[in-house]
Amino acid sequence: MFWFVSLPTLLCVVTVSFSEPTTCEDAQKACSVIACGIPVTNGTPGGDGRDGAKEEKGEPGQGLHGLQGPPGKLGPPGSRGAPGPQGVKGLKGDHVDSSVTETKLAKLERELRSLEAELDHIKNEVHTFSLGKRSGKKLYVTNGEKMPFSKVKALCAELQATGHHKNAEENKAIMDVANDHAFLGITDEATEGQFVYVTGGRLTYSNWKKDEPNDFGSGEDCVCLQQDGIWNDVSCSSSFVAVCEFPA
Ligand code: MAN
Ligand code: CA
Ligand code: CA
Repeated sequence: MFWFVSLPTLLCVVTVSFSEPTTCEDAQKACSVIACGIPVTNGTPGGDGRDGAKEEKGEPGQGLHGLQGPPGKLGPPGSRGAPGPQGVKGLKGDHVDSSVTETKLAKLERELRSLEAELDHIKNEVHTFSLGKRSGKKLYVTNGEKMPFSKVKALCAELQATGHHKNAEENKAIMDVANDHAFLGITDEATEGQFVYVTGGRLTYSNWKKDEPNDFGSGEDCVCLQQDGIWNDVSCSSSFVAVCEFPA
């Protein structure tokens, strides 16, 4: 504050010194701002003035832009796009040897024909067999055909028959279904005089006729069930009705 008062005074003194004024009036002509009078010592500085009236907000400044900030957070996924174009056609597959395929097919056809023939044969046999007599938990069946013992064994085995009768009740059931002389599944072919079941095991039941078995003539190793229900040993090559036994 002191500095601003003293500067015009100094300037005026210098100006006056060039134009050599003689009075204070002359000095006023040459200097519009001049302190006239007797020089005095400066007073103590005044207090701070009051704040001025608040002005309107100014226009944005013209300073430099700041640095670019970091990237923002990842946004939500976008909606599903349209289907893509059709892909290119694939390569041709491995060549299959048609002769091998035909050979396998021919083999399968032969096997099928063989199975069909076997099924027809079994169907025919089952059809011609009359449903036999039930005795307890067993079922006896026959086709009414007379044949040697070897054929009776083969037939009952093919039909997966299980064995033969082992008591008087079952003996009666076989009589009824055979309605004729029939072979029983019993033989002493292995050891003369020792009769066993063809399915194995010693006899647990028998119904021999008087004086039988006698291994008559050249030998008798098979057993015939007569219509009266009694047994006689006979030649295995003779022919009698075949009866097979099944579980019921
Ligand atoms: C016939 C056959 C024999 C039997 C005798 C009995 O020869 O049936 O099996 O033993 O008669 O006399
Ligand atoms: Ca014998
Ligand atoms: Ca005999």
